[in-house]
Amino acid sequence: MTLYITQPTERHEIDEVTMQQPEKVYEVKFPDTFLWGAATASFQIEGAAKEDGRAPSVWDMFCRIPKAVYSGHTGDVACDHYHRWKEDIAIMQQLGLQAYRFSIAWPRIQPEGTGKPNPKGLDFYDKLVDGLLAANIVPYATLFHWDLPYELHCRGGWLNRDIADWFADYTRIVVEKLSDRVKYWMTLNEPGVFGILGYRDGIHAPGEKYDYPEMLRLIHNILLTNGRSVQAIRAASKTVAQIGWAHAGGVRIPATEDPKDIAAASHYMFSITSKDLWANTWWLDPVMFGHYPQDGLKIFEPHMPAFPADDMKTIHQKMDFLGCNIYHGPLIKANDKGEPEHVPLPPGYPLTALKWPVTPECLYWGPRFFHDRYKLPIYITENGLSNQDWVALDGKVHDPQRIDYTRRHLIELGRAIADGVDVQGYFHWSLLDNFEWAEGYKERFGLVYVDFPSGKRILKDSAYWYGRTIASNGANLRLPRYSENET
Ligand code: GCO
Repeated sequence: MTLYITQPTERHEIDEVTMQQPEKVYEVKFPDTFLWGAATASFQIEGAAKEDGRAPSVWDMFCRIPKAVYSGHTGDVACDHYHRWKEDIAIMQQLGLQAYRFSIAWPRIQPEGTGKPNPKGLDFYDKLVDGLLAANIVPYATLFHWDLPYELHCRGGWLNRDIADWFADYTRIVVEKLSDRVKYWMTLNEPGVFGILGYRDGIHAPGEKYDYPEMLRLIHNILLTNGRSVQAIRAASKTVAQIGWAHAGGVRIPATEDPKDIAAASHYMFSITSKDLWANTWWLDPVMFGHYPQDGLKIFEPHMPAFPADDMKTIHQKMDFLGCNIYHGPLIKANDKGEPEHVPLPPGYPLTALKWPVTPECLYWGPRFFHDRYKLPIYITENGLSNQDWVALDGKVHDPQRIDYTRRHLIELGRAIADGVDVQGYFHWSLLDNFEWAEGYKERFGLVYVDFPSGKRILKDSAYWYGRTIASNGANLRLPRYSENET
């Protein structure tokens, strides 16, 4: 008898009596060049909100709106990474991280969003990059992870087409400073998420609630800004830059490996059948193919903004890789007519602390489908979970769920690689527990526990486990061990 703990496929059968998984199923091999990393973002970890010339971002202001963020939490101190970055690099080194994805705070570099750069802001990232390289860790820099200078918001922010110029200038400043040492760039983090949650749903900064015409204009401006940023990186880079963005990968998982279900899931993932601003293709096709998808145009047509014809040329830039932030995905099957249909999860299905379902196959099908369509090397730029972590009486943080979650997802990623998908690396979200946006410090995503009142860091069991995963290049994924804490 079997008990299905993720979804009903052969691969995940567990013996109900022994609770053992057949080990042979988990034979995974990662290429020697595979890069093991972890990710963070400036506003979520840095703190030092008013130091060295930094001006407020939209998130600083959003945190001040009553009830906007859980328990009135702010990013004022966060993980205090701005002061503790050396300690944090030492932790990365201890884990054996090979790459670190971080973001640069625009309001540190250009406090008002435009004009002369702030040397102290640039210095911070300059030292950080040197520190990473000295620790043998490859820096992967994200230019925008949501902390838009508040001043620019007052000038229309993403709804003002000038943002493409502002961002291109900011890009140039950063790239001139760091590109002798930084080769890998991500322009924007999850454009869909900051666009939709911040400007349509009003639940992220800046808390606006716009309708379709404004939203489509805003998205167009975001795409244009990405194009200008890519051009600015290529023009200013002192080395041959590798450029991508971190897309919030809306993955659909085929409920079975029946070709009909696979086709239905893939079709669903890349088609627009309703006024769905989240649609992958609305964000990615213009960049990769140079046009909005036809099916989406039909649907959004009445609300589409007019824009100059050569915008699409600017938007359509050669990208070197596609970063995918993937955490979970719904199961899809083909109905009698072959159309995609959701398969509900059974009662009691595993959920993370944020109540996100645990669907490891998203790290197989996500990379595979994105790679099939866009033919670019893939990085998993985020994957991880919020878990109910606390310091146990032995002073340690035991998080077997994070180990199991990560292990399952990496096994699936390994399977994608074995099936020919070009996946270059994996960045766990996140290195540290941090400011989880509207959820404040309530959600803990870190491999490393942060005691926020004191700033003290404690490596969780998962951090040690991840360190061994890196050291063995994934070979230890086959071992079903969950409560390791070898210091
Ligand atoms: C996002 C961001 C991260 C989050 C993480 C967990 O996806 O929202 O990239 O900043 O913290 O994804 O929600």
